[in-house]
Amino acid sequence: RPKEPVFMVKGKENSVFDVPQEYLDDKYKPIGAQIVNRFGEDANEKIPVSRISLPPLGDILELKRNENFSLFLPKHRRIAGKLIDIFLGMRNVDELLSCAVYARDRVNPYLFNYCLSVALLHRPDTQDIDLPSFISSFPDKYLDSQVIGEVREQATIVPDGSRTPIEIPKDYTASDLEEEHRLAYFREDLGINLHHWHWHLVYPFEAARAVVDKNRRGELFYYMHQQIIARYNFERLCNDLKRVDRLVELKEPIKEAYFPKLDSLVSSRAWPSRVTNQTLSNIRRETDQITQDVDDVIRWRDRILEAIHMGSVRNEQGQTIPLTENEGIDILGNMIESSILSPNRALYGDMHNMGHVLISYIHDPDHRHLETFGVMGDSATAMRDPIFYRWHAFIDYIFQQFKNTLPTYTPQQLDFSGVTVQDVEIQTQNGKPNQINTFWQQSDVDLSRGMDFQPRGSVFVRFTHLQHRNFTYKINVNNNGSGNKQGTCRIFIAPKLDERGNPWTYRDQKNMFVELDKFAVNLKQGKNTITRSSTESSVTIPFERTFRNLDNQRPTGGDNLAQFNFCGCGWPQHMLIPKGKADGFPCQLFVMISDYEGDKINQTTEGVCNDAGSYCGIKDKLYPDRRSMGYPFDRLPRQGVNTIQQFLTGNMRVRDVSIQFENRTFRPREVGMN
Ligand code: CUO
Repeated sequence: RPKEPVFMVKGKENSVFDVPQEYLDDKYKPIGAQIVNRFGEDANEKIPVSRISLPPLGDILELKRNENFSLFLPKHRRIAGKLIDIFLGMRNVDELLSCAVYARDRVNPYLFNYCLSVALLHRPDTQDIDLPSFISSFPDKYLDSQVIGEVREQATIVPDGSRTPIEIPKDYTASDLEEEHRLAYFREDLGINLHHWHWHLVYPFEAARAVVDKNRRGELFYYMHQQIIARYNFERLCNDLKRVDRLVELKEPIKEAYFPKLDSLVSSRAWPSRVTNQTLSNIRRETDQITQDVDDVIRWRDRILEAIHMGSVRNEQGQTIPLTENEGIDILGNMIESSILSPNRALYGDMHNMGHVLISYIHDPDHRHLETFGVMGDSATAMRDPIFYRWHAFIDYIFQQFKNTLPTYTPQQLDFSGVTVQDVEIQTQNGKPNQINTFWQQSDVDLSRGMDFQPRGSVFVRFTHLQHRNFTYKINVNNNGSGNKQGTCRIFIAPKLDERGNPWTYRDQKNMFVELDKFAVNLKQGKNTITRSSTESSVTIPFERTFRNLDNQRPTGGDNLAQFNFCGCGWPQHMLIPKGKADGFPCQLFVMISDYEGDKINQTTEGVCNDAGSYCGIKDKLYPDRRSMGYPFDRLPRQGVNTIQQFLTGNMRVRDVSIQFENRTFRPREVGMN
């Protein structure tokens, strides 16, 4: 069957590929005709597959079809690079289709999906092909194994049309005895995990140079993950937990445990768990071709910190490359992650990736139990585990060490002469001013694409996620200069108080600011009122785009489709606003209008999906903001600034707002979304 993810052709769900006999795997060749007949029975169309000279798959086949696949493992990255090159090397779509059909039943399915997805994203001639949502191809990476069992049962027994959504319990991976479980709604959110998987799909760290070398990708690695930590810390404070402790002692027991309760449909095995107080060990796993000492990671860390404090790195040719104010962070991002753009992988290693690997093999470092990696080994599942945030807080600490060496912004650099932000207000229909309302909502996703069952048809699961009421920012700006001015409006939010209930010092609060939106504004002379809806955020994508299960939301072709795949990257709109508290969680909303002269990038983004540019960039374009990512909170404050109020220049404004959480669950579509 032309099961996804080869090519999903709308309206051709009942088509089969006309597979040439010689394409069949050896074990199926003797019964080839029977197979074709069996799957062709209910087909209304045969899709022709042209015969090409078949590429040798070589060591790509060393990863067995029932094994798990991880981009963090060097061996897996290498073979993924080869398969991507094969797909990219096909001369036209016909050949690509043929090659994909040939590889589909030989290659590991996760590897196949990843490589074909990367190829479809990057080939000029496949820009109008729809990439199915990863959750519908591989629901087992996102959903409790018991739910998958129920889905299968319903699909077998209940006829299509009579099926009702299967409800996923909100709390299933732990109980309230475990305080980290308070954050499960964030860590296990389907949209957040899909965003993370998609981000790493768009920004691979190993593949052909043309695929990896995107504008400011190292800096974006730093910024997108910094924002994840800021958002996570914000949520922790909403749940009476202190900010996450960075994983600093790599040889001490790790107190956080995690039991994912996911089963792999591919290997028919459970994803490994981690009990409390396990300790990292050196890894020696021959089958995975990986040997890694904990001490190596410590050495890389020390060399990286030394480079930061020396202000330069040494490349493979022994030359010194300065870590400049503008480009230093991009070099460091590639070096710390690391990507193939790292100036020197021998010296600075592969720190962040190997952290994922060491943690993901903590339960079986020498493969004596024949166990595969835990959820930290896969970008589709890593954010479920509390340890992800401890590791990334450590990574972020290193980036901040670099940012702390940069000159501070002067008031002249920050200000926008003649432009004053008078006031900002949050408005919600029939709601209190400056209050944002959050609650639980249920939504349905169709899983049938990833389920290999007969008869086919939709099977929906119903999950519960955080949601907020849509709101509007109303910003009053005075332009006292002569003539019109262009600016960029930057909106952030942070908790007003720290975990002890004290006001923040600026140094700490600046790392807590979560970006909500960023957009260009035209200011006429005199008074201006800017209104902007929360749904327009440059950080998020709408629910339908995260899941893409609603057929009526699908673009129908041409230009829209061209941008669709890239646009799967974006923070889910339903997680734009942290949870808040039942009696209101005090926050500070920050608005800045910066001078467009310092922000502007000369390019057109028309017709290009650019609505989640803040965390994801824009496809085939420069990052849409010339300032350092995270501006103006990316550096230490100038002398004498100890609070956010002291930091403000005339073009900035802070206002107290509150996030009010109502512990109520709205059924699907009951909520009027303004
Ligand atoms: Cu996104 Cu560690 O980089 O997961």
